[in-house]
Amino acid sequence: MTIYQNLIGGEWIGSDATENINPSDTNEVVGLYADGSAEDTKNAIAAAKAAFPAWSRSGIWERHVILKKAGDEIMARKDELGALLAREEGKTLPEAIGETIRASQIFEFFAGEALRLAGEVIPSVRPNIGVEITRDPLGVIGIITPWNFPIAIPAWKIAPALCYGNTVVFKPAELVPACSWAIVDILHRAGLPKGVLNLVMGKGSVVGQAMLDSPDVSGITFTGSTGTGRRVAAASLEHNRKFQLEMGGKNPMVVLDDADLDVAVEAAANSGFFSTGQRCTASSRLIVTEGIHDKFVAALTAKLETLVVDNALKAGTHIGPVVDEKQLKTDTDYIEIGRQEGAKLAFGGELISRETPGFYLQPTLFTEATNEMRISREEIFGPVVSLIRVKDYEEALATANDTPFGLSSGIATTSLKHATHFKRNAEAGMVMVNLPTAGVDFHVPFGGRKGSSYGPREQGKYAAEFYTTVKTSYTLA
Ligand code: UN1
Repeated sequence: MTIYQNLIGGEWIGSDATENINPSDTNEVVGLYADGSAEDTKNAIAAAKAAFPAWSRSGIWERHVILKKAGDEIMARKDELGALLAREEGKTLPEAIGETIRASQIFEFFAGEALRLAGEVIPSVRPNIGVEITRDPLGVIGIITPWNFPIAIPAWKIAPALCYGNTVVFKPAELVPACSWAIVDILHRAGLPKGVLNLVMGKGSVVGQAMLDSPDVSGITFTGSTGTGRRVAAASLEHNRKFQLEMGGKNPMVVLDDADLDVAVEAAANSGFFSTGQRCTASSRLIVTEGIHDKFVAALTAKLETLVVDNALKAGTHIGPVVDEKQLKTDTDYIEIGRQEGAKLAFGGELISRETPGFYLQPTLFTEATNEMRISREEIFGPVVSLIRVKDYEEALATANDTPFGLSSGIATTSLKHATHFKRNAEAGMVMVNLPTAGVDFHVPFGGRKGSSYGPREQGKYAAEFYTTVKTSYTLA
């Protein structure tokens, strides 16, 4: 089998390799991918540092052309890359193709942003002096991505990093190297100069750590677990390095008595269980007012009954497998915890077997949960949802906000008054009205508050806040 290698200083570099396994069919090896060393990482950082002066002064047209070319190739290959994504991560083929299209759109967006870079010219408070405010790139950006969005998250970190003139060392999640390799190959062939984008696949404890330890990495953008995020923060402070963290969520979806039942059920089923619940924007707490509670539980469980859990590549599958054995164990441990805490298992909870051996778990709904239970406070990152009964809107809002996280917060209601009040008072970076908490646009800011995020927003024009540093220049005229 070919080994997909790391790209360091414009060369594909060999190393040990690890198997990329298909979670829908654990007999299938998707490919062999390099397992980079600390030395490889140091070389990649040195190559990125050497490439920075020329790239940061490269014309915006060159950046536009390369990003546009990459976006076009991803779109042209959406079915093939979508299938690769579904094979390595386990989300369904339509979801995987949708994510691939999103990656292409992100490259298109930042290809455009490269042409819209601008500053400000402001009069000084002193006579005969002009003030200019411009943005400089940071330098070498370290990019660390999670396994749940194998193409979209790399795209929304790599595209802005390059757009604003930075060079990159990119470490994808060990579980899903294939899509990352593919987009690095696409960008490399699109004409990026040597060393501008370096790919080091490998272990977090080796490659990630070498990035954290390097004084030559000027910024790190990370999406992943809260624990690793804290390590990125601590190590970055030591080097006075800029960092951006996107971590967990325990996103609430409030359902009020006046909600349109179909809209509420669709939003809850999508938020809680699609992509196997493996989204930091997933809604894992349904907070439902008394008047609609029983009707909503009946309608949601009837909906769950119709959802097919099977091989991600099979037509008709709604929910693919859990990503790997370790995550499956976390999910089943939490199901046990939910039972012991006294929540009522209203649906699912069981492992299932399918034609191909994989990590198949039923969508699992606990009702009669309280917001104090561990299943309602801790991020599970699987298809496991707690449903909490509340008296009225006021209690629903208070419960929604009573969490260490603050990424996305949803409400299903037909009341303009409650929707407006909720938008103003939800303690979250994103608020969704009559929509799932997950599934965001590619051209507007993404991010949260409290324990979910740290640093500037990602995506849209707000991405510039992280990937650039502001310079104020004064000139005596
Ligand atoms: C989405 O819900 O469309 O890791 C995107 C995650 C998020 C991305 C969610 N950073 O799940």
